[in-house]
Order: sequence, then C-alpha cells, then structure tokens
Amino acid sequence: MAATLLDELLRDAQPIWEAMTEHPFLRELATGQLPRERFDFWVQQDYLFVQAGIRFLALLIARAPDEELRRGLLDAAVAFRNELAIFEDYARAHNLTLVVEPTPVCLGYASYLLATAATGSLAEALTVLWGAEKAYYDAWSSVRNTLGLAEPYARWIENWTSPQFAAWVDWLGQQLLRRVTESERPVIRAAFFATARYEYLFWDMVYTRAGWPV
Ligand code: MP5
Repeated sequence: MAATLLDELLRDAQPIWEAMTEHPFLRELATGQLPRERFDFWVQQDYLFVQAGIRFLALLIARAPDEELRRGLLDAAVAFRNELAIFEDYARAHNLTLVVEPTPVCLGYASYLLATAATGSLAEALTVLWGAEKAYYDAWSSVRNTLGLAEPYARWIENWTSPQFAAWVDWLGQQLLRRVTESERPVIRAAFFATARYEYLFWDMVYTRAGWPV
C-alpha cells in the first residue's frame, strides 16, 4: 500500500476538514469570544466521548494481533484516562456537573466508534481512531496558533498539541498504513469521511447546544 494513503484521505476530505478546523466554535475560542456556556457544553459532551473512547480502545486492544499495537493502544488508554482529570478539575473549579445525557450527535459518534471496533476490520477501526485524533490535533493546533497556551484552555490546548500527542497520531497513521490492504480502500475511505463529518458535527452540536428535540 502506498505511503500516501493518509495524505490522499486528508486531501479528498479537505472541504470537510477545513469546515471543521475553521468552525465558529474554534474561531471564537481562539479569539476569546466564546461564551462560557458553550464551552461548558463541550466539556460535558466531550467528557462522555472520551469515556466511550476508552471502551473503544479496550475492544481494539483485545483484537490487536501483535504486542506492539496492543502496547501502543494501552498507553493511549492511560492517556485518555488522565485526560478525564482535566475535565474533572475544570468541572470542579467551575461548579459544573458532568452528569448529563449525551446529545444525539455525541451518542451517534460514540456508538459509531464502538460499532466499528466491534464489527469493522482492524484497519477500519484504526482509520476512525487516527481520523479522530488527527482532527483534534489539527483543531487544537489552529487554536494554539492564534491563542498560545492561554487560560482557561491551556491544559486542553497542551494536551492535544504536544509533541507526544503529535508522535502518537503519527504512530497511529503508520500502524494503519502497515495493516491496510488494497481491497479495503473503499471501506477506509468511507470510515474516514464519516469520522471527519462527525468531528465537524460535534463542534456544531456544542456550538448550538443541540440536544434531543423531544
Ligand atoms: C477527540 C475528542 C480526541 N476528545 N473528542 C472528539 C469529538 N474527537 C476526538 O480523542 P482523545 O481521547 O481526547 O485524544
């Protein structure tokens, strides 16, 4: 498989990617204009998403055929677990409850992750994971370019733009490249597009605070 598959996916999904990294939520966050209620809504929903991410990784660890992939994913699960503390510290400091129901988009995206890990091919599940992590790396890097490491967002910005996080996203991409077969390309492409669209939808959902209509 050509080493350009990742570039190809990013190039073909570029309009979605751009809409995602330039979403008003991120732009307003980067310029200090995002209302606190909208940020708090993201904190509550993303906290649920990261928890689903740990279950997703657990399923993938069980399915990983070799020790290198298992250990890399296990380290990621520990990083996800430590990340939950950032949400909990913020919630405590701002008197924000983290006991909320997932919105349709949060539940849909989390369910998509778990369904892929349970029933998709390994390469398909790695595509979704790489796509989600790359999306956060790019989204928060664009915030960092404008804002630097400013409070109250510094820990989050640092978390998703650190050299360690960049290395993890690259490692994941390499794992995917190593395991994907030519015949899987259409499935990989569909999974990447669905992930990119869910990433866009997630920012949009927290920006508009879109919950259940009934
Ligand atoms: C991530 C996230 C990154 N926290 N939320 C969404 C909607 N997409 C991607 O995953 P992680 O576990 O925080 O690195």
